[in-house]
Amino acid sequence: MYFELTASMMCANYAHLEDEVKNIESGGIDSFHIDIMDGRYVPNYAMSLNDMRYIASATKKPLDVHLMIEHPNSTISLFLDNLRKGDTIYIHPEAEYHPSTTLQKIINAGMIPGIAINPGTSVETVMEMLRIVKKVLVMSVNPGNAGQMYLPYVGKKITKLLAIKEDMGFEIYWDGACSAQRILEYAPKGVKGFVLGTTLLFGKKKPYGETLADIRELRF
Ligand code: S6P
Ligand code: MG
Repeated sequence: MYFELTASMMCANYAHLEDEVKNIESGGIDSFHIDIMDGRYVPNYAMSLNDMRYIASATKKPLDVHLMIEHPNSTISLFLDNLRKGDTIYIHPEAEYHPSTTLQKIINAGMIPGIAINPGTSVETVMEMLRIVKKVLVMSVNPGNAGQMYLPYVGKKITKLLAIKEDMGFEIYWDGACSAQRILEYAPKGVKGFVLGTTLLFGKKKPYGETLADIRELRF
């Protein structure tokens, strides 16, 4: 069964960022997940524009940019100008007065539009946007930090999204505390991709290539 794996680069070792990117890429990752934060929408900073630019220059793999910033509409062009066609940008709908305007800018620039849904946000409140995005990033932890505990009530929301994804034309991606158990349960149900952070990929003794190969070989 094919599912996409993306590496959460806020969890990388910045003392060796070039090696991290090369080793993760040669280890078989599908894309690089870039967590951009502004210290306002979420209580953390994690990555910023320069980190994203550097990683974009160091790999040919697509970037998966997760904007956890207030009013992304006012700075979205900074990201669009530094990405390639086919890269993804997720916004948090709650962070913008007119999120569909921002999504339209992403579409017009040739990038893939996505929304990220917080654990406390219901599917109903983002229903109209589900018609215009291609990807929905379901947060199974509250946004802002890596290494948090999985919030099990998010499972019900995934079930709702799985039931409507084909009709509305989007794919579902998982972000937060992603374990092998979670992939085993949700990939067969139709979740298309998983963000790998400290739970499964980073800070382990194993080379990235081995970890990624083990994940690809999970028996369903
Ligand atoms: C959280 C962020 C995520 C995390 C990732 C960490 O705000 O959006 O992308 O970096 O989920 O994974 P883990 O396995 O450490 O929870
Ligand atoms: Mg993220």
